[in-house]
Amino acid sequence: MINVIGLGYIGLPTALMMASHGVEVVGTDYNKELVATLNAGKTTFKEKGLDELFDAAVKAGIRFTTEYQVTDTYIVSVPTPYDKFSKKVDACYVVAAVKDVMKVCPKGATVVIESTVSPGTIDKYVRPVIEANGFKIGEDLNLVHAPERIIPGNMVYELLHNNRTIGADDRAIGEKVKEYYASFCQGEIVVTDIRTAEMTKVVENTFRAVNIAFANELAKICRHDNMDVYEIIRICNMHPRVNILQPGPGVGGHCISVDPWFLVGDYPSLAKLIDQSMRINDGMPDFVLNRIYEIMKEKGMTDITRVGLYGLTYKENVDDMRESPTLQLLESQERHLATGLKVYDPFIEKDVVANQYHNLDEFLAAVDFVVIMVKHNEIKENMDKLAGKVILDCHNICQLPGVYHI
Ligand code: SAJ
Repeated sequence: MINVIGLGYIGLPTALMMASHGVEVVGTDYNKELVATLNAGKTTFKEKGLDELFDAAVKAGIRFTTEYQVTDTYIVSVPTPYDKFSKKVDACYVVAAVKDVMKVCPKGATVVIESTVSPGTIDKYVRPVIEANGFKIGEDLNLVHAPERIIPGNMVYELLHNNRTIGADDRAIGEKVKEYYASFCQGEIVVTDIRTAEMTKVVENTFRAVNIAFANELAKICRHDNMDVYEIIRICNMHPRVNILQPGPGVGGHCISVDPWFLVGDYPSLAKLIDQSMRINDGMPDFVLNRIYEIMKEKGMTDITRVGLYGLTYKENVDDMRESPTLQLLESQERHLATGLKVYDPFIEKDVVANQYHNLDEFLAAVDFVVIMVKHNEIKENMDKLAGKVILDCHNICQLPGVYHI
């Protein structure tokens, strides 16, 4: 039996996937409300294919509880936030989960850490805690790091098809854990050591962050001299060895906007390019805010309450707002002691910010200037409704005449 600890964005789909592929799974989370929701037969976030997967896992017998189980294998997928000042990973949730596992696990159990951690975290924070509790690693408890790799918005497909990395102290233990993942994963599963697995995960997201930063910097250069960055990227990408990503209003989510900071935090005198890239990406919401003021000035607009931000999530067609560029932009606006921007997102039903609308038509009726922060399908399908508005399109999806870009 596998006890999955932490039933969030990664733990839940992983637990469901294993359960629906014949593995006996119990999901544990300390959040009673979350466990009650799952036990009431409801999923806790929206994701393509998740409800169907949930039904299959429930039929297969998955259970959800707040209690840690006595079993031989644990998968820990709890959050790993970063410290905003030191930029280093905060492993407190991982450490707490491992401590709780030690209270119940039998001798020889395997603890798989799925949470993303910076290279060296397991050596620095996890091993000492295990040893301090009188456990001998490799005898009383085996350690494995199997970082997740799935992208919100396409999680179910990517869980099934992505290649995976498993890092283990002991190859035989790594191979055993590989079998659990191979119950559902059709991709290649590489077994390596723990530090390599830690590093690969962070490097993958850093690669993407640096490449997005390059596109964002190009957008700024092109804006400065009035060149069309999209046309330039399109033409450059026709070269066989060039593949530039797209500029945008900022980088959100809990991965690309966070993980690269771990390297900056741990190697401040070496990770210069990464540091600059993260600053460029983090500066984009402010850049958009400046564009809003510039365009208002050009149009003779003075009333910020007639300006609306379309989209609150960190990217299109998901309901995840973690580190979202829109939230960053609103915070930045508050720092300038200004408020009043209207906001709407079809995926966010709860009121999370001031001046938030829950209906596209009502939102559009309340504003003269729309800033497309997120390219949800909804806005792509309703572009004609923006006719006559001032539009700042941060994703180059609008074909209406007179559209502004970042
Ligand atoms: N973005 C741009 N321009 C682009 C592409 C993305 O501005 O050309 C922005 C998006 O709008 C979003 C952010 O970047 O705000 C990140 O979005 P994403 O879709 O690129 O990635 P995530 O954060 O949803 O998921 C990533 C994935 N990592 C990689 O692609 C290397 C996923 O595979 C990881 O599992 C996930 O991080 C994670 O958990 O680490």
